[in-house]
Amino acid sequence: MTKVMMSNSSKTGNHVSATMCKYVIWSPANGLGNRMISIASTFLYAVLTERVLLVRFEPDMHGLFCEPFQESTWVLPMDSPFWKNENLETYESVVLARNLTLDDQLSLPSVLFIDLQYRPEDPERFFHCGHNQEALNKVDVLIIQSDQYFVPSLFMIQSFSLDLNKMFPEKDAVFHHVGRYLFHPSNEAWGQITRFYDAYLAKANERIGLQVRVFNPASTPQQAVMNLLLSCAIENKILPEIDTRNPVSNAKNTNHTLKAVLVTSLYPEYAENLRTMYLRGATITGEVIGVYQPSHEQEQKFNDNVHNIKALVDMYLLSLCDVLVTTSVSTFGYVAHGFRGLKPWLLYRLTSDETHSPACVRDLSPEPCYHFAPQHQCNGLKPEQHFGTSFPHIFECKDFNRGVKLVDGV
Ligand SMILES: Nc1nc2c(ncn2[C@@H]2O[C@H](COP(=O)(O)OP(=O)(O)OP(=O)(O)O)[C@@H](O)[C@H]2O)c(=O)[nH]1
Ligand SMILES: [Mg+2]
Repeated sequence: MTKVMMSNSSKTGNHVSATMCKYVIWSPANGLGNRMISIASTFLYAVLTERVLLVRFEPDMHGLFCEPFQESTWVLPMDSPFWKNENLETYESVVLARNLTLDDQLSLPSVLFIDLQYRPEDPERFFHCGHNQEALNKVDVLIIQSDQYFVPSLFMIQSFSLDLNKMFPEKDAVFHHVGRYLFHPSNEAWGQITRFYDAYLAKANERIGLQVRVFNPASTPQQAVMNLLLSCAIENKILPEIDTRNPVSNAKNTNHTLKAVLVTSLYPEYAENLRTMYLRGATITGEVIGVYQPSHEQEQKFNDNVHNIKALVDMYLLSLCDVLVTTSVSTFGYVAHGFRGLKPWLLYRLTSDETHSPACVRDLSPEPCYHFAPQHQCNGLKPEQHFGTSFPHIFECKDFNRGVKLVDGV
């Protein structure tokens, strides 16, 4: 976006003077799921603070999305000086480390780097605090690096919450609206999505999406994951059991409902096992089950836009399903159910040869979880794990109790 915007602060007397644009530049961290939820958060922050959003898309993000804003590009220009973080002053040292007086705020730098990415030491950023937002408001260019869905923290800031409450009457549909507004698959990705959908999913009576994310494949046997997935699907009647007494299809059973199961995973074995299972035995309900998987990349690949297009295709296809089972704590899954606006079944996150009961739980809302949400009040009082839940519509995440998420109508 290159147009000059009017800022409220520039309204003087009876005339409104055009001022220089203020910008927020998004900088990537981690996988595509993390990137998409943090871009959505940064976009909302840009809207609330009247900034132009630009994104640092390196070649690994090329060819994924269409431009979201007509007749302009959101990609940071190649010749921009803001591609590198070196020599930039940081929010941490300029705003956080000092108790800024109003005079100090006048001498803030024109560019600041804000690190909102998760760090093992888990520092509190106090980004959810009005006084820090006031200081940031004086800075022309903010560069935000984040892998988090920090939207819930925007609802904690009083000066934003009025607008946010008006913008989102349904509090659990923020990513649904923002994500679908921003992320239009490119022609290449859209072609793959529609061809796959038309070939395997369109004619089914019901579409079931299963996202099998294995975080520690070396320590988690496939059989343990498969058992967990089946327990979740069968106990909750997402998929039917096999009729072990009647291996041949019961001719009297006239229910020939067709269920299409979309499996997304880095590995092919889960879909193959399911396909074999439903090929070898008839279902007790008479339902006919087809199992399909668009890709199986084996491992997360870095600096590879073709791999990222496949990930986008998988997430988007999941979002076209009627029922979703996604893996706990997976931001890839968050994008899928957030896009769809559907509460998923959250599969327990296995990391070893174990079992867990229940295998999955129904989520509270379709919103992504903000994993490393603020824990401190703005006056710096002692940390409280569930500080965020003292705000309306913000609840502890079912899949990650350090995190919070937006929930509607509870
Ligand atoms: N195509 C495809 N890629 C996947 C799948 N699961 C993981 N990946 C790849 O691995 C990356 C994982 O990063 P995220 O998208 O953030 O997903 P996540 O489940 O939160 O994983 P981590 O961030 O690594 O904890 C994805 O972006 C893909 O590149 C899958 O089912 N299909
Ligand atoms: Mg992730």
